[in-house]
Amino acid sequence: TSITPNAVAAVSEARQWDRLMQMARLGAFRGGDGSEGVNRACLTPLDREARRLLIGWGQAIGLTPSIDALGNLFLRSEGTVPGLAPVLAGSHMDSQPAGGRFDGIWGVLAALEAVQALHEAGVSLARPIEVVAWTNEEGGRFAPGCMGSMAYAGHSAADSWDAVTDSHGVSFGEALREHLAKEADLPRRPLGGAPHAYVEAHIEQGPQLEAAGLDIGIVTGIQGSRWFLVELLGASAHAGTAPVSMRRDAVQDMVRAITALNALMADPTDVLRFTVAKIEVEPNSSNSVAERVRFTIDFRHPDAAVLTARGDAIEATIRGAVRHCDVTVTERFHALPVEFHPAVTGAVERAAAAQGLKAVRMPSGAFHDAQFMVPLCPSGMIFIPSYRGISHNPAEYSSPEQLVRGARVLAQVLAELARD
Ligand code: HGY
Ligand code: MN
Ligand code: MN
Ligand code: MN
Repeated sequence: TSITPNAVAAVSEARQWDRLMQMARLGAFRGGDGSEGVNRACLTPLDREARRLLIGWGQAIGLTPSIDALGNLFLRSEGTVPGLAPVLAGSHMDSQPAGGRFDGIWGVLAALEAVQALHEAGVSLARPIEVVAWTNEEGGRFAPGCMGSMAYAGHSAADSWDAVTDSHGVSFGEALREHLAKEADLPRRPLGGAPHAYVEAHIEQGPQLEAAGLDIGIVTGIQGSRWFLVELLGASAHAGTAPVSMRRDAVQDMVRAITALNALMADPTDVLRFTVAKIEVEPNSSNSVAERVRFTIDFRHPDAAVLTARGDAIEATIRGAVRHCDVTVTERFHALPVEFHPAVTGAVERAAAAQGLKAVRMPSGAFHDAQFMVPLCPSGMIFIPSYRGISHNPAEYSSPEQLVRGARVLAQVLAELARD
């Protein structure tokens, strides 16, 4: 059955926008410029409140909730043919500490909206569809990101991150155990699965679609990402008495290391992404020389060869630049570039064309849970425009019209992938 036009029309702009705004109140805060952002870290009471809101909306249309050992949340709509592998559609509900109202959460709500519209239009599909919300995609509270999808896909062991702590010293393992205890009323399912396909709707988080006046991004793939944690251990000293020549100053060595890394990561074509953005200094006092510094590295590139060559040179570059401190470099995340499957990119292209939307094929600069679904099943993504390409920032914005166009394309893609 090709999706009937009334199924596309049943995708409601108002209902989706209203749900997004209800979610935006969970962790709402105002950015410096007055914009309305969200700070909803994974496995917090706010995250649980948002999940309960989603579960309520899902159960109201007959979806059955379940969670796995990483807290990944699934809302299942049954198909007409028993025993067929499901089509998964979703994204993440956790946000950056200074995040926007659309990153991640829209993809989850678009999947719910699409399933609800298919139900309302009476479109019966052979395969089940499962709306999924992955645990800890952002990696803000606990690094790295994509823990839920990496564990589900078998990319990493489920207990890989138990010892990782947040800024309050709470470990991921503790936070997860507490979360699962509070969600004990929900049916538990084994970790992992063999879906028929996976589709993730997500805001572009870049300027391309808006600049070109386009409605839909047919995402072709995702670039590679590597995250490192660097720890420099020197010695604290009195800022007034300790001669500079005798210091083991961790901040000065960090500056040397970053300067050397900037040279390693130089790229006149501006394709390479190199970011140092989380820095912890101890004792963090203006008149005590820094004893210890921890800083993060986020390095990305679409070419696996460059990702390997430059990424593998990071540790030696740091060790060569540092003068006085002991150096520890730990790799925390390593996602290779992926290409999405033509069964999904084709379905996105067909749906956008059928709905008269202007679409373009484009890669994703941001990583997504979809990256880890690629080895499991045909996977792909749908982008919609982001206001001036802003994201990971409270000023992140997409309009109700842009959001509903994305959800309508998703509904048609799901109908095509789940029909047999
Ligand atoms: O960092 C990323 O690419 C994702 O948006 N969390
Ligand atoms: Mn996201
Ligand atoms: Mn994000
Ligand atoms: Mn994502």
